[in-house]
Amino acid sequence: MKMTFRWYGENNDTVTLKQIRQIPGSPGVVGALFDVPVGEVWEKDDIAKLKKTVEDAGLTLEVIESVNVHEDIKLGVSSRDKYIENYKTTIRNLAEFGIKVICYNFMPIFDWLRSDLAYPLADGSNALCYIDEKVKAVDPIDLVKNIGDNSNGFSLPGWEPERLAELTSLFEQYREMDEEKLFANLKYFLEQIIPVCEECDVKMAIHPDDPPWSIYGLPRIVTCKENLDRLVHLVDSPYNGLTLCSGSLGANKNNNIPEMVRYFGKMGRIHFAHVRNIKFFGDRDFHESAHLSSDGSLDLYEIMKAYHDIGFDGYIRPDHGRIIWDEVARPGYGLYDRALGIAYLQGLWEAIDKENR
Ligand code: CS2
Ligand code: MN
Repeated sequence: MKMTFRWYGENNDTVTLKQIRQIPGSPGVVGALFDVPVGEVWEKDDIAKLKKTVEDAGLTLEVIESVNVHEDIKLGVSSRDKYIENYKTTIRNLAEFGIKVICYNFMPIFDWLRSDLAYPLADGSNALCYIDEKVKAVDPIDLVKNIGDNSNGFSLPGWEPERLAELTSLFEQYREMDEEKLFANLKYFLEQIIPVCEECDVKMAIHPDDPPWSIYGLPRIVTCKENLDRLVHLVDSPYNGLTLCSGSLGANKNNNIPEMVRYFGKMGRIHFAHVRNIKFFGDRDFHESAHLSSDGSLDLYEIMKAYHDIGFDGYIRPDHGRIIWDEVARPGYGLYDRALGIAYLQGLWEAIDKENR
């Protein structure tokens, strides 16, 4: 496995590249151009600059998270073709700079969704949290506002203010959308871009929906083994793959993460692994926890063992972390708890590896 760490860029992150370099094993950087509006081409000059910044710090940049998909592509309206062409150009541009994997998602309107960004935990730390009743009780517009007001001044990924300002009209446009139509729009998109990926050796890795169920009447399709299986066969190419996020898929108790890792891993379709833990306190209520198995509801040993058993050699990263030790950071993306997560995942891996020699 190739360990990585997500970084939001120089003016966008409280974590520095110098700090990342000092995490045990010096993980690779997972980066993105956060200033480019969704749907626009990522220009070579900007990619070159990001790559140079990362490499000057002694690190590597081979994974992008995310190149977001324009809403018109998900909606399947005629203007999608223009945005798909832009997406293709972005793939080609990224390939020129050695990018191997692009993470993206196909969730209508929202990216990940939480009821609380700083839910207090018993140990005095705080974490992202999802309480079903609380989400249902608030109007989506208020939820977005609340998230914006509580993100320590950062624009959270997928919650860009300019996109969300049009929330009401977006909801209107999605009124007729159902799972089948969304699948068809994803297929249309993949049929266009996967040949480009094959030609320039860049693997697409779709991120699961978080949480993996419909919210506010919007369909969500990247949610379970059956749907993921359908998805990888929409265009049957190794370049059409997955970001297997344990915390996102794991929020549905019916999803067996180690089993999914084995199934899609053996198929060669997991290009990026997000590994994190969550702690349930209701059927659809959970808070994010430290990575340690005993702190959450997922067994991280079993998950890492599954990756080891399939001989996983793709990219992996700790996903969200709690906010600990009074750190001031982007919710979910502080340095300390994610660095602890890396040390733990590497410890599990080393032990599993040596036991199986
Ligand atoms: C998230 C997402 O779980 C996660 O990794 O923080 O925002 C994720 O980056 C996107 O859904 C990927 O497109
Ligand atoms: Mn994730």
